[in-house]
Amino acid sequence: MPAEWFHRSCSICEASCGLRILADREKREVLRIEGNPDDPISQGHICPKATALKGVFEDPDRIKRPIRKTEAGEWEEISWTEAYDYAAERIGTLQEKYGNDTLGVYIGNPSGFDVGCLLYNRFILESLRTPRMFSAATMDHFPKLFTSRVLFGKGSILPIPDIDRCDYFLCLGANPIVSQGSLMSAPGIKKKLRAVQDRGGRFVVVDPRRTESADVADEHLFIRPGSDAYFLFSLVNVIFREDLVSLGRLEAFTDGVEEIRILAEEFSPEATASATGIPAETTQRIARELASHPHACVYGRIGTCTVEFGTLASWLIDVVNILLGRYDEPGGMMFPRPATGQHEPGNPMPPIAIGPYRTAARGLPMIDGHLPASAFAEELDPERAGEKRVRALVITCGNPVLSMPAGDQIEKGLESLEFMVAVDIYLNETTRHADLILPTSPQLTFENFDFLCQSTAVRNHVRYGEQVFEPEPEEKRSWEVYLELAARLNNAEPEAFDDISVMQNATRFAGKLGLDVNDVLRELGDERGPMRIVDLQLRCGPYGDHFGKNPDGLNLKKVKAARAAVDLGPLTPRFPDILRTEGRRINLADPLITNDVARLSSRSEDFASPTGLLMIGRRQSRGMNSWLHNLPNLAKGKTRCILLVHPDDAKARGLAHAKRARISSRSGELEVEIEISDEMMPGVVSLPHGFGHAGKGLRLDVAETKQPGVNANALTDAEPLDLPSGTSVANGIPVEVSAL
Ligand SMILES: Nc1nc2c(c(=O)[nH]1)N[C@H]1C(S)=C(S)[C@@H](COP(=O)(O)OP(=O)(O)OC[C@H]3O[C@@H](n4cnc5c(=O)[nH]c(N)nc54)[C@H](O)[C@@H]3O)O[C@H]1N2
Ligand SMILES: Nc1nc2c(c(=O)[nH]1)N[C@H]1C(S)=C(S)[C@@H](COP(=O)(O)OP(=O)(O)OC[C@H]3O[C@@H](n4cnc5c(=O)[nH]c(N)nc54)[C@H](O)[C@@H]3O)O[C@H]1N2
Ligand code: SF4
Ligand SMILES: [Mo]
Repeated sequence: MPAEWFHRSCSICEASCGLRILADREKREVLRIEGNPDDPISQGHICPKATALKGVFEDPDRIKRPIRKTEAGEWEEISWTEAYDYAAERIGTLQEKYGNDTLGVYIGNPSGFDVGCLLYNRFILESLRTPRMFSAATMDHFPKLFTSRVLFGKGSILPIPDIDRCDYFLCLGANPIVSQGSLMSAPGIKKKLRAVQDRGGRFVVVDPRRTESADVADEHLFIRPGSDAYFLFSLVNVIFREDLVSLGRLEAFTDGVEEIRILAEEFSPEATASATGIPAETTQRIARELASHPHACVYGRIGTCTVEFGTLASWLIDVVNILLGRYDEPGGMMFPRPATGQHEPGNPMPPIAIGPYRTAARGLPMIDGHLPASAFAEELDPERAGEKRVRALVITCGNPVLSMPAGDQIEKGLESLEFMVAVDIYLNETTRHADLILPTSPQLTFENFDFLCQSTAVRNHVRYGEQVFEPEPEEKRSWEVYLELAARLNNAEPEAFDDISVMQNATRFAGKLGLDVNDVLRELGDERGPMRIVDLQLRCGPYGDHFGKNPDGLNLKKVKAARAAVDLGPLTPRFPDILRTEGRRINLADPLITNDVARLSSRSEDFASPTGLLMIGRRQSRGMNSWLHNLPNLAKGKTRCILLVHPDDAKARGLAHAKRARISSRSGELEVEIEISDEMMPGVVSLPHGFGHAGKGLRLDVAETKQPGVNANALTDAEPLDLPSGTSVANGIPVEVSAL
């Protein structure tokens, strides 16, 4: 059979670019990966990381069959049956001995990019019967989820910049030129940012580093790490002081504006300048510029989330947008409409749950089902968590040793576990400590549907991903692994779970349309896996064919036939209909958030006079967190895990360019290569995370030799938290650097 073209998106980052892939199925060979020029959403955009789909598929280090650690510490291949039995037996025995919550669970980032994972990991989560759930969320976007939950009733109702129509884009703590956009799925973001400028708009970046995004911006402001909440409060202060408040349509259902005015009084630009390092006149000018551009929007990501005041900063971004009437309006922050029906009007959600479960070591509450990533290390530690420590762990798609604070301590904790199973494709810094690894088949071997992207896209769309190759005979797709494992844990048949899931979905979605559930189930057929559920949700969703009631509407068959994204148009206003709060009202000044303002006030002096240097992170175009460094194509070139230091700071410490130095924090110490660079704000240094591919037991040949680097998370501190949401602090870590 000749080579054929297949169409699916690149599921590496949130941009989710539409690709076309030339492959020879017989030879199991990928011949070419290109951006799909016919894709209406990504229009041919692609970045170097897309080659990872081929790279991971071919990687000789990738694990393909279940492996179990022997008594001697060697790995042996075992059958799937043995593997599931082993996992279920060990988990069951340990839970019986120590209680259900002896088991910890960690879910990592790639799970969001595989629809099988997304729709089926609930089965193992439910079957594991433990509240002790950790994930990458509290090291990432949790303050945004938390704020949306408080303001709009539902965490996944996320404000997304309407980048195609805005005329002023104030971007804090994000580097979209490199990250390709986050909570803003906008493939080809560079072009979109240029387009803002071409139509006479402005692009302003606020970042302690003059980033790749700052380089294309009209203006860049250095800001002291962690201090965005002060800057944003000052914008609010000016907006009130200069009478620029104009809520527009939202005024009818928004409360708390007067409370915000009072809270902002103490944060005048003059009062916050020393904490932020941004002159008062600049802050004042930015507030005026925002108000004078009819389609301005304010956006923030990692640098405004994983900081000590992440919730306040994320909330203040919403507050500024709302006060200026830029919310839910074209050109401002808007709300996508997923075709699978996740954001349709519904009843009010119950109030946010703080606790009742608390961590063993520090008593930190679970917040809406999430435990702080920062508590992960200590929950494994016999000295800190005592008898109640985590003794068994299930990890899926995650590498917490390199991703979570106090990585070195996590590694020690993993060594002391009585059992650990990882659902992963590599033997890496985390999984080397497992007793059992259950691999899932790689991207090109399963059908996909860009599920999450529907809630973060700057333009409504759906995209189906064709399977390119069959998995190898011994390989299993993620959803199969989850179903089988869940079934073993419950002494049940995997098919039963699948059927229950389809039935629950049919009752929920078809029931709303008044359709007969049995008719719907019959039409869906009996093919196992996530696509039946996707089809069901699509057909019952806002653009769906409603099983014949709306014949021109969408179903999976039509989405598949498109062989590219199906464009569902620009974002449209959705408030107040989709609000899930009582009375569909927004309380801008909810105490769950505003109670933290006193802490902000009290810390102002500390920000104004930091001791030593402050460390921030840095993402790079040829990496994805910790897991693409093993691909020759992406690992080549010069060493990338380098510490950037401002010339004045280097001089004061006698640090030399390209020489090694010692960097230390309260948590740990590392040796790194120095790059002296005026792209840093004085007093701030930058080290990328996701490196540290060293030590015994890895099977990452390329990463270990080409880009080993060091683990930035050995330096991050697990103690400080963004208190309202429990999010970790990954930026603004006090460090010292000295010459070796
Ligand atoms: N200091 C610092 N730390 C950070 C950040 C930071 O900015 N600074 N960023 C944080 C953020 S935003 C995130 S999202 C987290 C990420 O944290 P994690 O999700 O824990 O880390 P990743 O490096 O994305 O690890 C992905 C894991 O999934 C595995 N994997 C990849 N593809 C597949 C697959 O198809 N199937 C299976 N089963 N496994 C797969 C990889 O082998 C790897 O073990 O890191 C956080 N950590
Ligand atoms: N190439 C590549 N792309 C990726 C990833 C990757 O690892 N590599 N990771 C993906 C993931 S998991 C995520 S979550 C997204 C993240 O997407 P982004 O948030 O856009 O990416 P970052 O590069 O982490 O950008 C954070 C910026 O915040 C700045 N910063 C640090 N501290 C502060 C502060 O206190 N205030 C302000 N204003 N700025 C600060 C940093 O200098 C940095 O430029 O990227 C995704 N895309
Ligand atoms: S921008 Fe993201 S989705 Fe697009 S090709 Fe690159 S890694 Fe893949
Ligand atoms: Mo992330």
